[in-house]
Amino acid sequence: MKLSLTTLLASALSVQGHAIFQRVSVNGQDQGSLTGLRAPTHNNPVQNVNSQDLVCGAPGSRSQSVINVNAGDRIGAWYQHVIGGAQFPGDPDNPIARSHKGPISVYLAKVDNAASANHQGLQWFKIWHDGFDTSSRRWAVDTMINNNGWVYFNLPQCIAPGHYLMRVELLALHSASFQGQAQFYTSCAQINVQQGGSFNPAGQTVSIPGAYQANHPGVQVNIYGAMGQPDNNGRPYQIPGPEPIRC
Ligand SMILES: [Cu+2]
Repeated sequence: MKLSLTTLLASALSVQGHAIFQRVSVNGQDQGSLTGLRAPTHNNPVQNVNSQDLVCGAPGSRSQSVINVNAGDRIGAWYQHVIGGAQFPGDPDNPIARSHKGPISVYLAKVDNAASANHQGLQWFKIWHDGFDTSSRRWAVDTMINNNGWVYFNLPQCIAPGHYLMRVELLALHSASFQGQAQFYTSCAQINVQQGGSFNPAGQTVSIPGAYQANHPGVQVNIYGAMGQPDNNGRPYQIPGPEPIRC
């Protein structure tokens, strides 16, 4: 059976299985719904790589809190279909529609006060990403779905103490063969790093927007194989943006 790309796109688009990053955990401790977060109130993606909404999502809720973390902590970022979780009991598109394959990336930007800082015009460095594993043919989003919406990563040991915005980005590629159809789902967490190292990100930062081009091979890409399966035809996938820092 050979599914046409048009059929795949039509089914993907009808699902509306979008998602919102809305909760942080620190070493397994859930910080609470929207606590310490700047998050959109709706789950529509950002598709324009030059939009200011690419930073922390469309303007929505903004917490007064800053989350205390230590360098080296295991951080969780929780994606769900709508704010609060599932849209209805048994929601098949929670935490996100299974069609939404793609990478997940985490960036930090140094700020003076994470609760009050403007998130526009900052310099961002990447601390973690997960893309596509050619041997298992799994995407980062598959791992997130298997973890009930949680994305786990470690805050590098070398991060210097102080306030940061932590931007988590899920990139859904199910319609991305057409330019401008890749879907970015981002929110930002307001964090205060304690017991850190002395990492200086100079020379490894990017602007957001600015870091991504609409025609980057990780942004405009057909992820479907010959049989219509979303396996990138077994090829390596190039995650957009810089490499994560190394401590
Ligand atoms: Cu979607």
